[in-house]
Amino acid sequence: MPAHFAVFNNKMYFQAHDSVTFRELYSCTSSYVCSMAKDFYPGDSGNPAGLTVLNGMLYMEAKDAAHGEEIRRCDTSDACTVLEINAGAAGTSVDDLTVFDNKLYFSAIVSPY
Ligand SMILES: [Ca+2]
Ligand SMILES: [Ca+2]
Repeated sequence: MPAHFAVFNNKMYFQAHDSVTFRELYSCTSSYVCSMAKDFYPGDSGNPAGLTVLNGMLYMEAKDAAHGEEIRRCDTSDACTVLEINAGAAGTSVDDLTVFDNKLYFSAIVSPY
């Protein structure tokens, strides 16, 4: 079931699932042309969630094998970078992405904890 919607770059972004790429990031234009925006985790679910727009960039939490669950920042061409808090394959359990006073706030758990 599609979830975690956000409007960014005049498109609707959301998480959706298929049997090949699993849960990943998709986008639809206003004319209802939809496609995968990013396969964060090849062979597994990237689980992009908490989609939040700040200063022309789309932020979210997502997972891959090399970085674990971390903050991702994607530009309007769907090029994404990892803002890694917990180095290596361990993640940070990022949650609650919120914009306040032109900054991005979120909760994170850095293991071992
Ligand atoms: Ca995937
Ligand atoms: Ca990491």
